[in-house]
Amino acid sequence: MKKSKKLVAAMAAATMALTSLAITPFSASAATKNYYDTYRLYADLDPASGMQQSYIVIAHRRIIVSLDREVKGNVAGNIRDYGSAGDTWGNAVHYFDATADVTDGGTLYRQNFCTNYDITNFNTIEDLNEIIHININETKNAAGNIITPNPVTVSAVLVGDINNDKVVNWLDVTALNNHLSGKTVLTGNSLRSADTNNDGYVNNADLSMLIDYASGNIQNFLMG
Ligand SMILES: [Ca+2]
Ligand SMILES: [Ca+2]
Repeated sequence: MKKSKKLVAAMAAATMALTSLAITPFSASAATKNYYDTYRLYADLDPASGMQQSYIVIAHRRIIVSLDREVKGNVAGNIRDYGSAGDTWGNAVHYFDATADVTDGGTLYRQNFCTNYDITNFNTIEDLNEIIHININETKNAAGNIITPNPVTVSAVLVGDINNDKVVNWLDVTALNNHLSGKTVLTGNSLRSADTNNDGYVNNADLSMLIDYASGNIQNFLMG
């Protein structure tokens, strides 16, 4: 986590520099917190889509958003990355292509980012619009035809917020403990947010990382 901490320190320094210059690129309601939230984006594909290629642009406020590397999901294919950076906004471009039309649904890829921007009420990816914009471009089949409606969707979870109360704390540790001991069964976004180390599985390694975060030993869930 050494690299992530450095990254976070650089982000904090950049934010301070911005403040001292009295530049206000954000809305009047914008505020930063004294801790970092980690969100995870999931690019999912509908079953039987017949998709062969997908092209997604993730525009993000560079100064307060730190993007982790993307992790390939369970849909067979390759990801290529491109990127560009402006003064305020950066673009991460993910181009996914398979060798033939894909008929199984699943996840194309997932990607963490952390921020100290105060998202007042996070429910869906639209609530992150102040800091990140997702542009799901034309999704095509192997013949080069655009598929409509677009079978690719991008959603987000707050990593570690297993009980979905918008904060990550010891209540989430308890919720994950209950799942791992078989007391309860997590599903959907709760299960996704429980995968704190972003390896695609939910187990004791995630519990250990969540405890580290709740204890203040780590500042985010980036893989670095
Ligand atoms: Ca929570
Ligand atoms: Ca995991």
